[in-house]
Amino acid sequence: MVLMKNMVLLLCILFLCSWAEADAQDFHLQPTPQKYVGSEDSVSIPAKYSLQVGAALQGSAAEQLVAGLFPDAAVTADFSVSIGMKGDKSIRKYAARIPKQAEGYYLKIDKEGIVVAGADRRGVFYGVQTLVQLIALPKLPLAEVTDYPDVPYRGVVEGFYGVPWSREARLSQLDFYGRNKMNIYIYGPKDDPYHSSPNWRKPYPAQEAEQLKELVECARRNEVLFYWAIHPGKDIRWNTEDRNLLMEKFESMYRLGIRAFAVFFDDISGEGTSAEKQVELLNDIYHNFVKAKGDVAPLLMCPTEYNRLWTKLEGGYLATLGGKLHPDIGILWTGDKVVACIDKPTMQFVNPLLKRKAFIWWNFPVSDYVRDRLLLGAVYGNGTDIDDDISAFISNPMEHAEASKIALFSIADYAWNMDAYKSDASWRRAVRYLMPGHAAALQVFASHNSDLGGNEHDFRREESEQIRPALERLLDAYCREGKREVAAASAVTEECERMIASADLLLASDENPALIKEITPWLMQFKLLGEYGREVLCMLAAQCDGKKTELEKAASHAKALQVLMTKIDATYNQNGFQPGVKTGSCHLKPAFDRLYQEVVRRTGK
Ligand code: LOG
Repeated sequence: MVLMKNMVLLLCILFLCSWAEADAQDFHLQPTPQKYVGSEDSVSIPAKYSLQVGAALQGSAAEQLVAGLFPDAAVTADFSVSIGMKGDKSIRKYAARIPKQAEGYYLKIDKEGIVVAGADRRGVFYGVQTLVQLIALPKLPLAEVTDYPDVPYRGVVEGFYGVPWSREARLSQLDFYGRNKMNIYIYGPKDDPYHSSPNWRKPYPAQEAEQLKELVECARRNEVLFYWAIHPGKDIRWNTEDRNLLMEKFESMYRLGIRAFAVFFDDISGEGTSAEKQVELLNDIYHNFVKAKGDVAPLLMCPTEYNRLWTKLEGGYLATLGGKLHPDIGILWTGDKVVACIDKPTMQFVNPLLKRKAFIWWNFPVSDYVRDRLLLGAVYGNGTDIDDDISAFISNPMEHAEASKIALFSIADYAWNMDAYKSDASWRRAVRYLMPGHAAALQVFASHNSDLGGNEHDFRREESEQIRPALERLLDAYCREGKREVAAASAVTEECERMIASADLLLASDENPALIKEITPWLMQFKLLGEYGREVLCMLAAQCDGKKTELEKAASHAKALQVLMTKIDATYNQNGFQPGVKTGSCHLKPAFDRLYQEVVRRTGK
């Protein structure tokens, strides 16, 4: 496997650099393939081409995608497009090149035609998704791709507290997962009353049921396994009545087209927490529902002790699950804490207890415990040597669906190909993917909106890394000696100008309306922070130069901006649901406040 990972992608990028019309650095397949061999030569797909799609793909998502990509096939032509999975006649010649791994594919583009040969249906779909990316380039390169995922399940659990995602947001997510080769979505928003207490026992009302059906269909089109999770533990009674009600609920979800189920026992207390009872229920569901139906995906469960910090080994909870839960049932795990990065020791602790590879539920970029923040930073900190230790890597995102795609893009990249994962580069590509026309502005904004501040889970992220040294020099020179460090001051002023312009460009843009709508309060706050920083620097300069009138003008403006920022924070706090609006709060805001106070102190006002 490691051998396969010798990326030739770099070579390809290098030769692309020589193309005048192509934005060379921009070309990078997502998620990063295991092996890409590209040549400098290219081919353009002629108007007349033949198309063979393997019989086994009939009705599949891959077939639909191919039909959209190649709508004008002719019977005979000099250029042939052959799409198929192992065993299909259409790709027989290439059978030996298909990777052995599930969801793998082999893709070849030469002067005579295009071949996509998958190990299975999903593999073909992913091969075609790669082709979609290559066809979107200014020139279609002659290339060979041999590719497969490192981690069997990659995706998302909508498992946060707060406003559940909208119908439109979920549809857009599922398309995004398809494009990024994520294969699982678990529906489990804590504040959907039909998922959790009190209504987990009741079927969905007609309209919500319809929407779930629509989502299942959208998931199918994207080769995403749609799991529906139930969260019954807050008030479940371990009797036949509740057991039957849960089975009936699953039946009703099955009738909506759902073929994958999970039971969550997180964040509960009391009777529901019994390991023995949970195991009994899950094994019952496994035998009498999952197996009985025959077409249902492996059952998943989230334990009550779902992280190391909350594990009481002496109580034997996890040992009971590990020993008694049917081995085909997957067990979710968030790591050493509720919110923690996952590494080798994390897995070495938990896997022997669970007697299976834990199904990782990564609590990032979820922000339900820091709702005044946006978590738009890079994805880093997880081990790149854990692919053999985990059965899945799925992310619990923010209630802001579109903004979550920055992190999800990189999580897809990481879980597909860990060895090749480059956090910073992946982050920048994610930003560009979301707003190609305003990538620079969104990058500025994202770089100052990533830390969580002090929080109950003690989970922090880097923020404002690029400007940090200048900020520190500025603070140091002024606070200690009352001196204005010129180079640092102008670097920070420039950054403030960039913040202001970026906020304006993004607020005025209609490139990604869903994203801008989610982040608007933060953009407004961000612009004020930029203006505040700029004004504080004017205060500092005026103070150093002894320009009294200018100092007063700048100080009163800075003060007004402080008031406006506090107001925005309070405005978005009104209904007890909205969280307040913090931006640049790790380094920028504290530094500006400190400088402001220092100027005031030094002027004796
Ligand atoms: C919840 C989850 C929540 C997350 C972050 C799990 C398994 N459960 O502390 O719903 O979004 O933490 O606040 C959790 O993580 N409980």
